[in-house]
Amino acid sequence: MHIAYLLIGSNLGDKSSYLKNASSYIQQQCGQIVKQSAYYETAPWGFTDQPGFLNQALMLETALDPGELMRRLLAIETTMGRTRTIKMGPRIIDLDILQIDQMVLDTPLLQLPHPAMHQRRFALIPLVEIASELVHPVIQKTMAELLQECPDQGDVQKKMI
Ligand code: PH2
Ligand code: MG
Ligand code: MG
Repeated sequence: MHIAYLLIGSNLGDKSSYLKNASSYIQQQCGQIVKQSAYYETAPWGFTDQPGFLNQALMLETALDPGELMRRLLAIETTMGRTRTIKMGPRIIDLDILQIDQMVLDTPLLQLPHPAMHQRRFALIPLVEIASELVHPVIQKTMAELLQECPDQGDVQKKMI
């Protein structure tokens, strides 16, 4: 069994429904979601001229190897109707793997840990909510420490429901 940490996001249409549907596909096809953060309303990072995102972190217990997990997540994105246009641009759903156990991996399909996770408040804040003591396998700091040191100023607000 592996423990995978995912960040899911949407910035088009009914964002919270897309996140909810994505979670149920993940639960059916990838493993057991054992923890989930709140939804966070986050300012677009990278390509900023696009709508704000809704992001959520998930902790997933899975028997799948990393490549198979990534392929299934991409298939779920396609099933849900995602089309790829601009890199970093608007999307109805994005399913990213941030980290799996303490694995370090660099393949064309997948890099672990996610190469930019420690630079992004929209990833670290939801992740700290569910796994503050998780250690980054390369930097060797906890998620709470990485957040404290993160220079990103992007706005991240817990969504009230
Ligand atoms: N994803 C991106 C680019 N920018 N910004 C926020 N706030 N949230 C995201 O999930 C996000 C982004 C590329 O995947
Ligand atoms: Mg992404
Ligand atoms: Mg992605």
